[in-house]
Amino acid sequence: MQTQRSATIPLFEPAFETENSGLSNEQQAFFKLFGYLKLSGLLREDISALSTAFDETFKTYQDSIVHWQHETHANLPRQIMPHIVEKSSEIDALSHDPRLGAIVSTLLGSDYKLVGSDANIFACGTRWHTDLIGLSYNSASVKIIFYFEAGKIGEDAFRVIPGSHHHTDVFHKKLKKNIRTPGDTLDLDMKDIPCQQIPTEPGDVIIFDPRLWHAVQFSGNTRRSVSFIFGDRDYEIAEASSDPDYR
Ligand SMILES: O=C(O)CCC(=O)C(=O)O
Repeated sequence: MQTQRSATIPLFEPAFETENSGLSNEQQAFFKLFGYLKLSGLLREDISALSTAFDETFKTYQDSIVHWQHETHANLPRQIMPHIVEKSSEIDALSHDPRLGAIVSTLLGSDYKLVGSDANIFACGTRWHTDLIGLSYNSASVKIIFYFEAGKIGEDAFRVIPGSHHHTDVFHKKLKKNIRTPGDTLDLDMKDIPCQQIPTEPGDVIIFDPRLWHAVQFSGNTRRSVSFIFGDRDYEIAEASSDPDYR
């Protein structure tokens, strides 16, 4: 008898029983093909302490907060704490955590390096974009993001277009022309662009290829997040990626 397979896109929900669980070959294949994975509950035990560290850092380093208002967020307020690992020992420790290391090293090799980190308070949504500003689109890198607030489907779940990280594909280039301002090009709201919504609870982690098109709808809730970008051994911050065409 044939085993019945699920037709839905799987969200990777691993049981992390040891400190050294990397990704299986199938999970790596899924990441390479579609550009993302959800790691359910990976930081469940840590999230409360990390939330405290996050709030303390924003209080202590008020002068470092970048108050950013930009069309990417419909000109609603976003506060950015750049280089969060230099300001919070707890979050710095997390960037070296063996659980993250096991996952990142299966994708980038054991000699990967941290190439960026930030923390954010979003009182806004984020339109469709990639994260290629200041990053090299021809090298291997991964971004890890987690939120301290739940992200719900139909509200502020993290949205991705599976497979859109293949940046030399015609489809990636067509997305670039069409979904930044889909009201103008398709007469569609950002929430109506076909995508995978990834619901998250505090403690869940999303890992994605920075070339992947992604977005978050604003549903009135403030979201706090931390993100890390890791590059492979040869990763260099590249000039070419500052091309606004790649945003
Ligand atoms: O939560 C958000 O509004 C967007 C997060 C995001 O797009 C990112 O960190 O790259």
